[in-house]
Amino acid sequence: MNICYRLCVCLLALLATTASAAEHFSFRVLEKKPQSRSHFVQGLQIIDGMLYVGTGGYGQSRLLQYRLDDGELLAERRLHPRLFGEGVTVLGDRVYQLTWQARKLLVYNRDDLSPLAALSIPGQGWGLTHDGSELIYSDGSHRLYFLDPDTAQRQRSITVMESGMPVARLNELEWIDGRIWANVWQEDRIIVIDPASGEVTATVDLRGLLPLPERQPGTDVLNGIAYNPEDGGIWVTGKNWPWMYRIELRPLTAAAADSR
Ligand SMILES: [Ca+2]
Repeated sequence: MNICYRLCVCLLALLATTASAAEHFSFRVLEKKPQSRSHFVQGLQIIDGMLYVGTGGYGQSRLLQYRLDDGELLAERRLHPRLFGEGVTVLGDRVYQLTWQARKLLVYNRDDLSPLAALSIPGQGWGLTHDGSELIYSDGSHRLYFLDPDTAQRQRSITVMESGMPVARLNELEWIDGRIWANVWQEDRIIVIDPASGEVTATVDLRGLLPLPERQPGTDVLNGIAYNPEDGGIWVTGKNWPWMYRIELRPLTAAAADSR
């Protein structure tokens, strides 16, 4: 047995170990709430009975605050027509909203969404969440960045890896029980990331969540994850989708995950 062969065997064993490390889930819908088909959803978060939604599009971007139980709109801010809204998160008494290419992180008062500041970020903004002390955002690459919420200065970053390969196009984010959940742009699945290592620890296959008859020409991709800390509910939606769904995860065996 030559050394190259031994090396290959070791690498394959390592890849197999890595590949089997992630858990795979499907889903079941528990509940759904109506959502405006005009919402090109880029940011979603639930806190204290409120639903915060950030939408995108030049001239159409908004930050919206709804009461979760009855869907009443309580506050709304329109972005400047030259700003394309992206991810949203609520930390302390502030709401943060990314912009796509303007290199700005918008900061609002949580109560009435009155603007407070526009902080500078170094590149594109896609998804946004926080771990309780730092903001965490994606920029369309395979990296996630941790920011000081007062200055938007980058503190560190992680590379998101799945089975030894980087996962690019990370989009909307949500911090749930010490893990970062992420949409992957143009994929009907969510990945769950270890915030220390960047490793994908689980995947959620959401194909079929929005039934075909509900899809219209303007219906866009899956995007938007919100965790309700009050009841543990996990809500997901998409861009210009008519519904926001509360889902329950259902374990998939590795073989079933590969065959889907
Ligand atoms: Ca979110």
